[in-house]
Amino acid sequence: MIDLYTWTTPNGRKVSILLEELGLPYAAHAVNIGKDEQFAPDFLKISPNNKIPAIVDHDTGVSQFESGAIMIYLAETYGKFLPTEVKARAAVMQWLMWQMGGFGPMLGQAHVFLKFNRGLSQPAEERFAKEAKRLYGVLDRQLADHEYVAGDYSIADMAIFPWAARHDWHEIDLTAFSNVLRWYRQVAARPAVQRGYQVPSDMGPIPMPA
Ligand SMILES: N[C@@H](CCC(=O)N[C@@H](CS)C(=O)NCC(=O)O)C(=O)O
Repeated sequence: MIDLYTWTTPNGRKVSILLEELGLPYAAHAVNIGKDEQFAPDFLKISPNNKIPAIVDHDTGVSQFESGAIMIYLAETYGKFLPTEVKARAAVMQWLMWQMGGFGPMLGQAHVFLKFNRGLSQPAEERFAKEAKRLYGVLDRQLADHEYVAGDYSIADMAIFPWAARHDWHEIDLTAFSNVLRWYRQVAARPAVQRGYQVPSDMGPIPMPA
C-alpha cells in the first residue's frame, strides 16, 4: 500500500496519474498548500523541501519526495513506463528531466507573472511568456514524428501532460501547436489519466481547447 501526499497541482497529478496507470492501491492525502499544510512537522519528515508530492511505499519501506524521483522509483519498482533497454531508457529520462528542469519550473513562473501578478514586472512577463512558447515549440517538434514524447507511452508523457493541462494559465493556445494538441487529446482520453487528474479532489474536467 502506498500513501500519496498531494494537492490539485501539476506536480501532484503526475504521480496520481502514474499510480492509476500502474493500477496500484494507494491512499491519497490532501496537503493544502494554500493553507501552508506543507510546513506541518509530520509532512516535513517525509518531504523536507516542504513541497508536494511525496509518497511512502509501505511494501518496500521507501519514502520519496520530488516528483521525478517518485516517478522513476515507481516505474522501476513496479516494472512499467520506463524501459530497461539503454537507448529507450535514455530517451525517456532526457524528456523527464526536460520536464523537471524546464517545462515545470518555467511554466510555474509564467503562472506567477502572467496569471497571478499581471502588471508587476514587464520583463518577467516577457521572459516567461517567451520561454513558454519556446518550450511548446520544442515539444511540438518532438511530437511531429513521435506518437508519444519518448518512444512508447511513458513517465515522460505523464510528467509533461498535467503541465500542458494548465495551458490557459500560461496563455498558450494549444491549437497553435498541432502536434502537441494531437498528443494532448490522446493522453487526456486515457481513463487512468482522467482518474489521476481528479486526485486529491475533483476540480472539473481536463481542460480541452475547442
Ligand atoms: N521539484 C518539485 C516541485 C514540487 C512543487 O513545486 N510543488 C508545489 C506544488 S506543484 C508545492 O508543494 N508548493 C508549496 C510551496 O512551495 O510551499 C517536484 O517536482 O516535486
